Amino acid sequence: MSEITAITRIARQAIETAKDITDLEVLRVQYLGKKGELTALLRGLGRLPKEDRPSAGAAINESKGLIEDLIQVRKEQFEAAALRERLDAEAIDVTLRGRDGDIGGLHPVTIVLDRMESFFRSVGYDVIEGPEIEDDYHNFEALNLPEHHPARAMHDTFYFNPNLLLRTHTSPAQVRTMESNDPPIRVICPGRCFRVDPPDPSHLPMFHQVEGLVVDSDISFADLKGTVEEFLRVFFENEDLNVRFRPSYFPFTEPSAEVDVQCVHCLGKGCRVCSHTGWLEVMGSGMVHPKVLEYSGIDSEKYTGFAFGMGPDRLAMLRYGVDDLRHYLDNDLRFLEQFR
Ligand code: 2U9
Repeated sequence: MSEITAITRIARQAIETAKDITDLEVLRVQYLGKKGELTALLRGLGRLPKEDRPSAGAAINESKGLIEDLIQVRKEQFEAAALRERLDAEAIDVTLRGRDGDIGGLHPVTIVLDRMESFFRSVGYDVIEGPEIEDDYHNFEALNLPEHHPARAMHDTFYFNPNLLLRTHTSPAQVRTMESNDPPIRVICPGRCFRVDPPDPSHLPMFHQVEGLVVDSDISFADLKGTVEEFLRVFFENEDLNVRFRPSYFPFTEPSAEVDVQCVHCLGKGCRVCSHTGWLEVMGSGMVHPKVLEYSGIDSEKYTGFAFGMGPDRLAMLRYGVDDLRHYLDNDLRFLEQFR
């Protein structure tokens, strides 16, 4: 009996001073395992006098139960401590501010398209997008671009078949508008256009255009000049901006004029951007050719109109100092986040 008491006392001390769960497992095996000290005593019961065996066995089992409980309690203490440690380490302060989600931004060309559209909407134009897949008639013939005109060449136009193509400008949208509406007509047609061009800093096979068309009973070149001049002064945010109309030629307008603005970088002194001319070409324009009106069923004796076309990709380059059109399509966040 004294041996059992001694073992129990030593075991209790060892359990109380165990430093972790591994130590406890060693102690459990040492006292309670197959070759444990208490198990050995149980096996040794046979050596005791018969009358002492029941009380000795009970004492050994009591000691086993006590040691098991001590180990279990100590184990739960370690587990509780480990849980507490983990909870402290992984604690999340739920009162902290959330991480701000990154905000997106508009693409520079989208910003320019929106500015153009809002100007023309503000002076009573409708915005018509039109289909990107067009037929030969609406993209060429109805614009006075006859069968063998160079613009119709395969090396410039993406054809699906001899009659179906990717539009090379947004003009067909204006043709369709004239076909289905009586004057007065005031529309701008923004959208994507496609030309066979290997990508380089100033050309992309897909680019944007915004074309405008006004048809009414008494439209003059002065109306064209006034409209274009006002648009450009608002777009470039400079009410003193110098605008110049330079005689030119387009098959769908007569007379035609290229439109230049005083260089937005050097204000006319001459610099690299304007190739030292002091002027930047920003759009084309002209009075709608009478044949183009007639193609779309509009009486050119009764109605006249003006039209213009500009490239928002190029205007965005001017406005934001972009030096290579391909940046627009690279989806490089370092480029795009400048416009957030
Ligand atoms: C109809 C009648 C006339 C649209 C016009 C231009 C001049 C022009 C270029 C500017 C930059 C194309 O993207 S760009 O390279 N456009 O210079 N466009 S007049 O004239 C029309 C359009 C439709 C029915």
